[in-house]
Amino acid sequence: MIHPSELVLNPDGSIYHLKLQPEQIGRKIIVAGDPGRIKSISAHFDRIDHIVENREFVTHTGIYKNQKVSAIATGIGTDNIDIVLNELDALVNIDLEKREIKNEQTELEIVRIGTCGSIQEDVPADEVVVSTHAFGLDGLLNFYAFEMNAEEQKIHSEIIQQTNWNKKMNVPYLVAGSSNLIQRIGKNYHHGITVTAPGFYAPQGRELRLKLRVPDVNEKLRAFKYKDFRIVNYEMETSALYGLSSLLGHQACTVCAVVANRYANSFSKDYKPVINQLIKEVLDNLV
Ligand code: R1P
Ligand code: URA
Repeated sequence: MIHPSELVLNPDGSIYHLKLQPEQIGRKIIVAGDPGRIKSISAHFDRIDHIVENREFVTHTGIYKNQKVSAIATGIGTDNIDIVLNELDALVNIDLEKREIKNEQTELEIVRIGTCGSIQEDVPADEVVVSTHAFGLDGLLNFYAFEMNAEEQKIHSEIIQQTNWNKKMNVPYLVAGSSNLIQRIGKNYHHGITVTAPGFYAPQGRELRLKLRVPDVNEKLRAFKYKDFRIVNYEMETSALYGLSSLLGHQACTVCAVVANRYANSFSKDYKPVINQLIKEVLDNLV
C-alpha cells in the first residue's frame, strides 16, 4: 500500500495537483507549458468531455477522430513535469482506491507542443524543431535511479568535452525521446538535440543586467558536432519529459515552434499561426 503522504489524493479521490480522476484522461496526451494553449488544442476536438483546472494544470479531454485525447498544461519547468508525469502515470498504473501498483501497465503517448529558442542560423523563427534528445541542465533526473544508455552516454560525454562544460552549472544528463513518436510526429520538421534549461535567462545564455558564468556558452553549444548530432534549440521541459517517460514506460516526443533565434537575435512577430498549424499536424499524426 502506498501511504497517503506519498500518493496524495483530494477528498473526491482525484490526484493531488492535476485534480483528475482516472477516467478523465486519454492514452494519447498533448502537453504544453502555456495553459492558454489548451483551448487552441481542444478547439479541434469533435467533442470536449472534461475540463478540469487546478493551479496551472488545465486539462481538456475529448474525442478527436473517434479517439480519446487529452490536452494538459504543465506550466513552465521540469519541476512541473515531475508532478505531471508522476500523476499521469499514477492515474493509469496505480489502483488509487487500493493504493497499489496495477499488475498490467498502461503505456501513454505524450507529445509536447512548445515554443523554443533556436541557436542555429539555419533554424529561423516560425519553423518547427522535433527533439531527438534532450540535454538536461535541470538536474531532475539525477534524483531518480536513471542511467544513460551507451549512445546517450557517448553524446553526453562529447558535449561535455567539446564545450568544456563548467561543473558549477549543474550535472547535465542526456536522454532520447521515443523514436517511434519522433518518426510519426516529427518527419517534416528540423531534428536535433534540445537543451532543457532550468531558467529562461542565464541558463539559456541571456544577459540582461546580470553577468553570465560562461559568456560564450551559446557559441560552444552551437559549434558542437558528433556524427550527425547537433544542438538546435533551448526550452524548459523536455529532458524531464523524456527521462521520466522512459523510466515509467511511456512514449514521449517534443515539437516546438521556434520563437527566438539566438544567432540572428530575432523574435517571431506572431508565432500563433505556426502553433495552430502544428497543433493540427500533431493531432492528425497522433491518432
Ligand atoms: C518559456 O517562455 C516557456 O516557453 C517554452 C519553454 O519550455 C518554457 O515553458 O515552452 P511553452 O511554450 O510550452 O511554455
Ligand atoms: N522558450 C524558451 O525556453 N526559450 C526561448 O528562447 C523561447 C521560448
